[in-house]
Amino acid sequence: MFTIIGERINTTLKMVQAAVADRDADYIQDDVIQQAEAGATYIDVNAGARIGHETEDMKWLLEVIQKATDLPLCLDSPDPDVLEIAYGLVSQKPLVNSISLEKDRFEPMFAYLQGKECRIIALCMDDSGMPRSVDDIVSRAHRLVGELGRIGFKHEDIFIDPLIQPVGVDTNNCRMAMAAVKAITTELEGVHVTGGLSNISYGLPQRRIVNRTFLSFMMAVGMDSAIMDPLDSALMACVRTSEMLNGNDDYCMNFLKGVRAGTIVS
Ligand code: THG
Repeated sequence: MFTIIGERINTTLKMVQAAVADRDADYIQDDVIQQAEAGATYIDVNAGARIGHETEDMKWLLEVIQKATDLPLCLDSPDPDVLEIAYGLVSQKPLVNSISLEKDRFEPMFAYLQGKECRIIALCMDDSGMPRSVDDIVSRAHRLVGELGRIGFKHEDIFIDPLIQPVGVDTNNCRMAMAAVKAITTELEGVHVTGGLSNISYGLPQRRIVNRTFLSFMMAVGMDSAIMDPLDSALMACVRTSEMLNGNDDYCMNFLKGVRAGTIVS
């Protein structure tokens, strides 16, 4: 099954930021319920945009969101302290977003993750910066999975994020991500691959068609999760259709169910 990480509770979005600043629980809960109904597997929670307020905003969001849904949460922060506090406040096994190979991030995360009940998103980032080649991505994925394995993480609990970079910045970026994901899913059996889908279209017009086409390319090479907007119904139809074409929908059941429910239309 494709893992959909609903991205909409993120304080970089103006409406969400205003709702968080005003402590408008109804707005947040209504959005989360819509994401759940649309088929989200996890709800991503990112409270990073109001500088100096991240911890209190994250705590408030976690309380409000868990009153509206039983879905597990994807705890999204670059700050290991915020992630540790958030971890203590969730009732379902969370997806922790994220760890990377950057020293400042790796060491505190690695220390607190020992023995924790969670899944983890592992970014192919190290202190030399964003990956510049297929080999950068694949070698970092191997290191991350190896290190996480040492503290008991099974492949099925690790989501590698290859770090999707805009095709408008370098037209090779899609091909690079595809080749890397193909190698990762072949060499590291059972490891999941996710990423911020809309990064690919950054700076281009008509972003949604770019995001959709990219998603189906990436699913063909083994990407089995994305951080995305589950309320984008054409994108959701693309997920279901790509799963079927990829051989992951027995008897085309889910596709046909979606068509009957009216959620997949061409
Ligand atoms: N990898 C991992 N985590 C991530 C990202 C990633 N978390 C944050 C981000 N990237 C994914 N989350 C979002 C949330 C909202 C939007 C995009 C990514 C979004 N963007 C619109 C856009 O890009 O045009 C609208 C922006 C706006 O309205 O201001 O909605 O890569 N592990």
